[in-house]
Amino acid sequence: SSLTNSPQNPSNAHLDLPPLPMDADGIAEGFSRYYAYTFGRDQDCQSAYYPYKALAMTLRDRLMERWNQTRRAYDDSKCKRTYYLSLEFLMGRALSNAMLNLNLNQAAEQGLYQLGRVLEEIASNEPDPGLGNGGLGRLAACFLDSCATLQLPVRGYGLRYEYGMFRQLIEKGAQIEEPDHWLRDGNPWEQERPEFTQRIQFYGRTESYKDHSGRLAIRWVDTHDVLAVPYDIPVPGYRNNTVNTLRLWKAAATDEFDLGEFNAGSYPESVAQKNDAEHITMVLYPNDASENGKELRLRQQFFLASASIKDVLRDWIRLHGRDFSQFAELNSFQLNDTHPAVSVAELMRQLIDEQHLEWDEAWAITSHTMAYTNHTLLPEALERWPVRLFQLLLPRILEIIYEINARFLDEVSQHWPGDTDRLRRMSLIEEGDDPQVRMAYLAIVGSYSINGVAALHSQLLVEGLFRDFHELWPHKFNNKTNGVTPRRWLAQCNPGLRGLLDETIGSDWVCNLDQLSRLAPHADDASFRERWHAIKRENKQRLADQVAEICRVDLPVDAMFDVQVKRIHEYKRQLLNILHVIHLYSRIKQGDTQDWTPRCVLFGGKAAPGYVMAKQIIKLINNVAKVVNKDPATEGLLRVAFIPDYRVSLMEVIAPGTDLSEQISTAGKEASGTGNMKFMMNGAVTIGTLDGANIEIREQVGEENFFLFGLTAAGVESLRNHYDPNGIIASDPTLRNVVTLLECGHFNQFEPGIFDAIIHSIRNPHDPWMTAADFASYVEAQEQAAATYRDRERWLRMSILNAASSGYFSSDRTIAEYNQDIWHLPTIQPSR
Ligand code: GL9
Repeated sequence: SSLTNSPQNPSNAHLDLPPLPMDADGIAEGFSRYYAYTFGRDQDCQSAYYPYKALAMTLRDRLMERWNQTRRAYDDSKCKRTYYLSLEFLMGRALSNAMLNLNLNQAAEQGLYQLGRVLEEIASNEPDPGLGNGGLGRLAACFLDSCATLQLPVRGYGLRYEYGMFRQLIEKGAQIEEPDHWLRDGNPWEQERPEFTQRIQFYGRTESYKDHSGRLAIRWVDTHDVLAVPYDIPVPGYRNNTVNTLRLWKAAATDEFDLGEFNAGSYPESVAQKNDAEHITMVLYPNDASENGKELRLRQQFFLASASIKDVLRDWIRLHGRDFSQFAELNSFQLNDTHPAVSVAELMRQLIDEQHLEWDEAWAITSHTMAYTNHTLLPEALERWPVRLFQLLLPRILEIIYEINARFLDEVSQHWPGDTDRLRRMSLIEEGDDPQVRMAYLAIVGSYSINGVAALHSQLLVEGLFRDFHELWPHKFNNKTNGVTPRRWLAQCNPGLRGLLDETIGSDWVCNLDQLSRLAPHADDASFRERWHAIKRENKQRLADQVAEICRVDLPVDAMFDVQVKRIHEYKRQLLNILHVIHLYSRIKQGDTQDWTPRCVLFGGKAAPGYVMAKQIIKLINNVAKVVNKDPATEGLLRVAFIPDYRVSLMEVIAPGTDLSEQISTAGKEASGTGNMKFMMNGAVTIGTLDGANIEIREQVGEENFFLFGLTAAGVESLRNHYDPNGIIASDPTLRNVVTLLECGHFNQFEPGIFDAIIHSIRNPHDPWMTAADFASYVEAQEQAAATYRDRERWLRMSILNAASSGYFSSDRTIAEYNQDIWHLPTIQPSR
């Protein structure tokens, strides 16, 4: 019966295969076949992993038929395509997402039930692939989901890291890192495609030669080559038969041996050397918004750029032959930050050295094909690579960068004759004892579009960091405010709310999130508010159960759940939050608890392993939590927990169970934020600064439904030269009291001095994050939030209005804008 009522049964006519069944019996049969025949298990098998794998393979079959059709539809149309190049794709678990997007939830649940199994339990055994650090990597994943749902011919290109983001343990309150060997048990969602292996060059030297037509050309020789083997991951659109591709490259050694060593009798050493090549995709660099500067990282970047461009050119030649005159019209690359910026020079190299185009033609193609997204203003994140490293590792690429720079500086000096300071400022090469290649500038010069990720961020980019370039090419610059996918971040993670939404406004919101605005009138309906509250309470219970299990802290579910989860970084100001917690604790100890709003303050997030201050902040949070939670005076009033190993699958439980969303970065420092959007969609109210997308969140929901505090970005900058934290501390009894508690060692009784650096940072007149400056205003906003929460009807109204106003933050809207302004792709329906 489901065969006829399913809108999504593709045909396998080309293979003479009937479409796979989409009903409960079909799923049960697929599951049983894989379980028994492919994996050879029976009912005696105790491992929880094989049921997961059998279900994943069953769903994968159904993705495969649509995947092949999508690929064929794109090829047949010969339409324009976009390639999203990113060192990070933080995809999260695939199984529930595939079920939702294929509309197989009910069928799978029933089919497994027939076999005496529970879907939810099976799904919980999927590893959570962490091939990204945080917002930037997760944004790439949300974008792929939206591209597939909008049926846009977009392919993601990334690296298949053997080890993803480290697992975070908390021992004695401190972060411990453990390797994440997520591929250990195999990955049912990937398909190796060895037939598309590419050969990537490193090291060596360049030489000139006469090509077959007698023309002088350059070749890169004596290189140490590494193979790039693609693994494809299916990216299903929402119930539309489109399945796009994320292609991840794995590094492999070539089969060549160093015969010299072989003959010298060191055969094992010679084979072992091959490992070096395979190290390229061994591990994700766990740095959040800070450059790293290691040679291996540059190798990763070039490996991704070179393999992906070769793959695209191979595809081009297959479909269009060796005529590149239409290449720029029919292809674009979106660079996710500067990490893949070397692509600008590598596309030039492949066009000139390998496809034998002239410089001008190659440059016209490249500079009309590349588009660059900037994700941060923090100066420490601006990637620069030593020229000497390029010279050694990528000598031909360095020559091309020099040539791009010479021609570019020529253009600058024609625009501003005699302005040598400007030439120095804008050069792709930063001069000095150890000259550096400025990767952001390479990306800007080589791109036809440059965008920031929220309105304020894009404005600050053209006023500050990229000001000179904006003066030269104003038309290149634009804004694309981030978004998140409502499939994973509402429909999938919040089934309770999904049900209420479907019943109240129909189900169109899943692909047209603006429809959520139709909820607004229901905020005035008391019985609707009660249902809203019941759903939130259930979600809070689910979160509280997890926290009890993981942290051994019991949370009273009717307390306000006040949550800050994100990477630990000084600019995000987890410190400001914990200072407020200390203030609340101190109030309790002083008996100042009239009209108290019970609160559970939850933290989560990883610190980069080398970021000492961030690790101390984790330790401080855990120490404060310990003191607060064990003090009987706080019972029923205040709980604090640090949830270890924050990751995508945890956020899927946290966002639905949150009341108050902490978005408290120093204004002008958080480019956009995307967690802020996930919380809003799930009915949390934001306490936040005028930073990143917070500004647009407040505009959408209305200032009366947002707890605003703190300096503006302009205020922060104008205070910089006369910031006096010690004066502020001396004249604010509340802050003085909190700092005194810290200074007297109340939270480190047996660990003297461990928080000295933190205390010093609060008192430091050069504290770039100006924690003391915003403290009083933060406490006041927190008091307003607490008072509002006690007025349950008012809070519920705000919660509903937040979700109702979140439509703008769908990544479908963001991607539609990328497509309208930058990519200009058609939508393609897979043929049936
Ligand atoms: C980031 C910004 O810091 C965020 O504000 C932004 O929302 C995302 C996505 O545009 O990009 N830039 C960046 O380097 N990270 C971001 O989250 N860091 C990580 O991904 C860890």
